[in-house]
Amino acid sequence: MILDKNRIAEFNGLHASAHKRKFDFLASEINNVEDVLQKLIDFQVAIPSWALGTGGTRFGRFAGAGEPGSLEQKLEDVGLLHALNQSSGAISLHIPWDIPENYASIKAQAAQLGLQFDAVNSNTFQDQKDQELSYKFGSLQHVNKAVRKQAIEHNIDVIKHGVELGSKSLTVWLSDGSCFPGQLNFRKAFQNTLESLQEIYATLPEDWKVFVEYKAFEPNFYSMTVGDWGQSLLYANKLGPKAYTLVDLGHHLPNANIEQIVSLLLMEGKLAGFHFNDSKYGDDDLTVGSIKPYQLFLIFNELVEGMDARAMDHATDLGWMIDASHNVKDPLEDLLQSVEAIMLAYAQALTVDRKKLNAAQEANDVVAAQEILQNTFRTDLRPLVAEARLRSGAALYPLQFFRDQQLRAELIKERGTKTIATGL
Ligand SMILES: [Mn+2]
Repeated sequence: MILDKNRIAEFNGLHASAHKRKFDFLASEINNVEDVLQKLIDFQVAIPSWALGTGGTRFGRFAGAGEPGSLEQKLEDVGLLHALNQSSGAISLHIPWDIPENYASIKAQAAQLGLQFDAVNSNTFQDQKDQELSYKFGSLQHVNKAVRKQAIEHNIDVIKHGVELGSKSLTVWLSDGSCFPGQLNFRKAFQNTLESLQEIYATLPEDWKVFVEYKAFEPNFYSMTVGDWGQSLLYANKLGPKAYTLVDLGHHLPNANIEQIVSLLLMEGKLAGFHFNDSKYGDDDLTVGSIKPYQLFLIFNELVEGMDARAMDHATDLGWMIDASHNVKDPLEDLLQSVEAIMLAYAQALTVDRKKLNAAQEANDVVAAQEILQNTFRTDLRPLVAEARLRSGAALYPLQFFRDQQLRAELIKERGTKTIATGL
């Protein structure tokens, strides 16, 4: 479905005067409002191809209707999200689920929808049909060199697909690890993984990056071979300047201080990939900002502070992506909510009074420091985010538009009720 721009203009017209009243009041309270608006307009969050269908758990999956059944339809869905919010201008593909049959036509479709190709993702956490050797006991860490070689070649293959599409980075997330004490020699597993990553790294094009994503637990429940940011940073440092750590919000043990992790990785120049989601217990894949919006703000606060300290471009120097799965929601509605939460937390971080915060820190004024952050967090910046959308031609209220205009019903009419999207 290609959305007619007139529908958005008409919808915005209905809400324009009420919006203007709220925005004008807010704008009078913010010093650098034009600068903040431009940063919000520039900021883009990639949508992963596997988040467009209804996810499941190991207990079951309750499929939705009108889900994308092909790579072309996945691009259409991200194009639709982008038309609604103008903040979702990239798609992240997963190989082998999304191997294009024709690169030129997929690239042309993406260009027409205003989409870029974000990081490409390899998959050695499950066995594919016709695969010679199994990843049951790991891939890049495997005790058998032939299994490692197969996994290395898969990753090199993923880079080749990415090059064809104009992607510039590879994300490696490994499920490698062990489920029971004694199963693995930790040091050998690390060294095998490092050597395998080195072979993949050697084939990276000059202008590419590789992101090493860590995860504390699951599917392995005793040890993970890339289990935390320390291990990821070890690999990234040993690999070289094109290797970076990727932080996925759901991949930490409960109550981890993610904002501190982000700050230190930025200080070391080794943070380049970021996956948004939210969780109550672990890797729950919940909607961004649905459980811990204050933590999301604190993380963004460190991201903005750390990027500014290194004069980084907020929009392009890090790879921003949503990584979530939806069991009970319409995936597109969930993604609209997620992008909204991200933009809001980013807007909040941009409006923190850093001079005052620095002064409070230097004076050990703990109360003032807390007040500065909480005052910002408690200021309703939704009209600011809406204004950025209005100026970029998006819908003032994307989720309301999606519902009012019954876009899912249109998709079901086009695609039917029985399509099933590949993904998690
Ligand atoms: Mn992730």
